[in-house]
Amino acid sequence: MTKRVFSGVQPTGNIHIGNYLGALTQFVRLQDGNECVYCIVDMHAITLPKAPEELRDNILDVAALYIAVGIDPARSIVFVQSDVPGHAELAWILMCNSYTGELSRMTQFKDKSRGNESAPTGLFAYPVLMAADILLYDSDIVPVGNDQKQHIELTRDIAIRVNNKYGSDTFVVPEGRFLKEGARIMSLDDPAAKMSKSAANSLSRISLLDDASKIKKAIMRAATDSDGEIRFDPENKPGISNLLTIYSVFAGTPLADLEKTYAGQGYGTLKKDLVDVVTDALTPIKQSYEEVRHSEELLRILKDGAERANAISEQTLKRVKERFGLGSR
Ligand code: AQP
Repeated sequence: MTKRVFSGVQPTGNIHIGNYLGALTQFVRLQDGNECVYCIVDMHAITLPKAPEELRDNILDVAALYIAVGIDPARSIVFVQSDVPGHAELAWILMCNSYTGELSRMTQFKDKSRGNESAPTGLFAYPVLMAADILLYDSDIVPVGNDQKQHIELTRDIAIRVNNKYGSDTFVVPEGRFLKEGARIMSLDDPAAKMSKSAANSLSRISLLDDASKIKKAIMRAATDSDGEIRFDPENKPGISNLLTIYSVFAGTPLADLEKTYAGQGYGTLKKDLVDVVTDALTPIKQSYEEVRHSEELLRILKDGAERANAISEQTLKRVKERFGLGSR
C-alpha cells in the first residue's frame, strides 16, 4: 500500500549540507513509490525574531532548493505551511492534549532558550506545531535528521494519547525515518555541536549555495585533532570523523574504503580532496536553483501545492473536529 511521507525545513537561512544529507536526500529517494508532502515550515521560523523581508526571501530559497535537489512537484506536494490554515488549527487542538512537563523536557527548547529568563511561548510549543504538521496529513513516514528524534517521539505520544481518548483511527501514528550515515552532520568549527543554519560563525557550515572559495575556506579551517591519523572514531576523533562522513555520503564511498585510501596521509590531503567532492556535488544544485528561484513557475508550484495540501488538511480536520465535538454541526 502507498505510504504517505511528510517532512519540512524551516526557512531560517540557507539550507546546509547537514539538512541536505540528513533530510533532503531522503525526501528525494522516498518519492519512489510513496505519496510525499514537503513543506516549508515558515510558522516555525518565527518562533525566534525574523525580519519579514528576509523570511520571504528564505521561503522562496528553500522552495527553489527543494526543486533543485530533485523534489518533483508533479509527484510530490510542495507548499508553504502558513498557506494552509489547518496547521495552526490542529496545533491548538493538540496543545490541549499535550503537557507542559513533556514540552519542558525537549532539548531543542532548552538549547534555544538557554540564557533567556523568558522565552516566546511559540518556541515552547514548537514541537506541538510540528506534531500538527505531521498528523494533519495522516503521515506514515517522517524523514528527518537525528536531532528531531525527540520531537517525533512526542508526536507519536500525542497521537496515541488522542487515539486512546477519541477513537483509534483519529490519527495515523507516524514513524521517523533516520539515516545510518549523515543523520547528524556536525559543525565544522566545533564538532561537538550539530551543523546549524543559525550558528553565528558562517564557517561552521557549508550552505548549498556557497561558492567554491567559501567551501574551501570552511573545510580547510575545519577543527580536527593533533594525532594526524585518519580514522573514523566519532567519540575520540569527532572532527575527522565528521569530515569522513561528509566525504563518504557525498562520494558514495564506504568509510572503510576512505580509511584505507588515506592511511598514512595528512589531514591536508583529505581536506583538499573533500573540497573537490563537495564543490562538484553542489555545483549542479546551485545551477538548478538559479534557473528556478526567480521564475513564475516556482510561485505556481507553491500555489498548486497549497491547494493540494489544503484538500487533505480539510478532510483530517473535519474528522478530528467531529471526534472532539467541535463546531456547530
Ligand atoms: N546537522 C544536521 N545533520 C543532519 N540533519 C540535520 N538537520 C538539521 N541539522 C542537521 C535536519 O534537517 C531538517 C531540516 O531542519 P530544520 O530546518 O527543521 O531545522 P533544524 O533542525 O533546527 O536545523 P538547523 O539547520 O539547525 O536550523 P536552525 O539553525 O534554524 O535551528 C530536519 O529534518 C533536521 O533534522
